[in-house]
Amino acid sequence: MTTPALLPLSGRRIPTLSPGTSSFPHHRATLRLSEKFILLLILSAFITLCFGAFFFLPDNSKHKRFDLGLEDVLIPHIDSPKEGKHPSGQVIIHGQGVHDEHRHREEEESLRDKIRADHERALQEAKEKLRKSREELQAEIQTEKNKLMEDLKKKDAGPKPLPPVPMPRVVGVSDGEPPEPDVKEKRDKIREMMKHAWDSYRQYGWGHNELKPLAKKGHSTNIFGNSQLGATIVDALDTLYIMGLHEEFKDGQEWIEQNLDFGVNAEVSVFEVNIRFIGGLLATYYLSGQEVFKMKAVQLAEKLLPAFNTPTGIPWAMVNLKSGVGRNWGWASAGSSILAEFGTLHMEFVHLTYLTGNPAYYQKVMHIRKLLAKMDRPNGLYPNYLNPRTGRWGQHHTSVGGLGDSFYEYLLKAWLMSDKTDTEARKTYDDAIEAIERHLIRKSNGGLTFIGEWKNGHLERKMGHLACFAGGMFALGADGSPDDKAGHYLQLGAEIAHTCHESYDRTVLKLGPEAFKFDSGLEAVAVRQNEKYYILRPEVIETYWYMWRFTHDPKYRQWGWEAAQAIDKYCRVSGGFSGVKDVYSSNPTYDDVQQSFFLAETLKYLYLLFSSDDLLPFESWVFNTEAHPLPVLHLGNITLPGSEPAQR
Ligand code: DMJ
Repeated sequence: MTTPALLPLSGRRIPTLSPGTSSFPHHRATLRLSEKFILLLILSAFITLCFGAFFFLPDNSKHKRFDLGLEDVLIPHIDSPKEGKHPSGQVIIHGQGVHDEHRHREEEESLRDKIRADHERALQEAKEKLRKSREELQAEIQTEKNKLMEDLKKKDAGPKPLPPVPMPRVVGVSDGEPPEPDVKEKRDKIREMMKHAWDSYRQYGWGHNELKPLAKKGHSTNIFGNSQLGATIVDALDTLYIMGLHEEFKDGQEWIEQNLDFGVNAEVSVFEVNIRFIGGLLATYYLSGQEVFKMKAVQLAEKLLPAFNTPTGIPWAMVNLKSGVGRNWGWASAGSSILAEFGTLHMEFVHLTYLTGNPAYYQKVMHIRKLLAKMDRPNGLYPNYLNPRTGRWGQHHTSVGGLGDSFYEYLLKAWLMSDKTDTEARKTYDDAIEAIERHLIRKSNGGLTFIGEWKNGHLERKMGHLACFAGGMFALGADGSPDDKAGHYLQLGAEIAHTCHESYDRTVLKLGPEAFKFDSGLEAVAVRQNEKYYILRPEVIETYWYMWRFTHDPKYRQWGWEAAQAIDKYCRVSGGFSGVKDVYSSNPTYDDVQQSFFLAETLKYLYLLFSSDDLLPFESWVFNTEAHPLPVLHLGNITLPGSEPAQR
């Protein structure tokens, strides 16, 4: 038997027709005025009928009504020691003599009075409703609608105030002026290049994701979906901060405060948005201490979380920021997610958990790590493709360049960022690099060390510009490598830096091609036309900078300066900087794109190369794969929400 249901309508409590309409309150705001009228009319008719019937029936029939079991619908139970309950739910009143009979009548009478009073009140309320004008009722409905909208807005208003957490050590966030005047001059030149890139974007592409420096208008690519999220502003801010370009920084901050909204219907790359936006915002927050950057990073991170709703927890490559629907790139092998994409989230996500106290971010990336650890690896190598539905590898293609690169980088950096406590990450990195050395790294006939690509058991003797970052990675990972192989890895880093420098030096423009071969007598040169472009990429300069920090060999500054001059000479146009389509042509054509990573990475690494080492020292900072510096978290003293104690 169900108890009488009393459901709210317009803030009042009146009996419903059916106790089975428990979902009614959720729909009430959507009831139209006419429906509400009809409901009220039926309701009042029903109450009048019950009320009349109750009084017009003879007295003994009223007693019978109790025995019919209808009391559960009409009268609330009053349990007393004198009453028992039949399994059917009926109240059974035991004969207890005249005294009991009398008392029972009194109770019955008082119940009847109560019912009468309740019904009269309900009737009165219903009549009042009907007396109200259409306008009054409309106003009432509107008030309810507004309240509902308010509640929804509050729900959607983004994260609540974040818990205070100890600020990690943020040292060396500015200055870094080199003592040598000629180095300072070079550094000033890089700063001027940054200003030209920024001012051009400010003038012609403001608010767009990127800039077309020849057409002098905004530009975007599919990694940002159909959005205008000011990618260049977010990506460039920390570089502006480090270079002391305060006015420009303030301008960017204002744009972010007033315009950066992630509730847009755009399908974006989870990886790109993570490394450029979340990484950029977090780094800028730590450098400047301005809360707005942290809040924006957290708002955006929440929008990325639905991408992890796959059968395996391996995220989709893309997610719609509004709907949360995810999918993978059409070109990826067998509907797979990409190793370098789902494997390049750790640094930012650990910081998100640290700053918000929300374990979800940390758990998502640790889940990926655990899943990978359980999988068989062909020849100890990680294929670039993994299907998020089946949890099986796609094509057996392994590379340290595109599709694989930053997965390895983030293993090493997870360890460094945890103040070297995340030894699981370090071990995974060491094992992966060991397999890469065995199968992918070779010396050319001319003595150049290169990193090839492994495709279904076959080594392709081709190295991408993207793989040139690995020189810096090997040097960064040298300290702490197993079997005291620090010297070996520093040497390997130097060899990769040398090879990549050769790939620049063997071109007409002194800028490196997208990919170069070590085959059929060819050494470090591009063969196919579609591999001859340079799109302002940072990886070679990145490696020069790491090698400079670890060795202080002046050749790295020399090589960096050569690259900076070539960029300024061949890529600079009046509307900013553009990529070039053929580095082997003395008369190159432009691709007309100023990539956001040019400001985030290329110019930042150049600036750091000509700064002293106390600007963003490695003891306190780890750079994400988009060159956004994140502070080392001393996790030995902190337990991240959601982390197991066995993390160390
Ligand atoms: C950057 O967005 C990042 O460095 C990423 O890891 C791969 N490469 C591009 C720039 O070349």
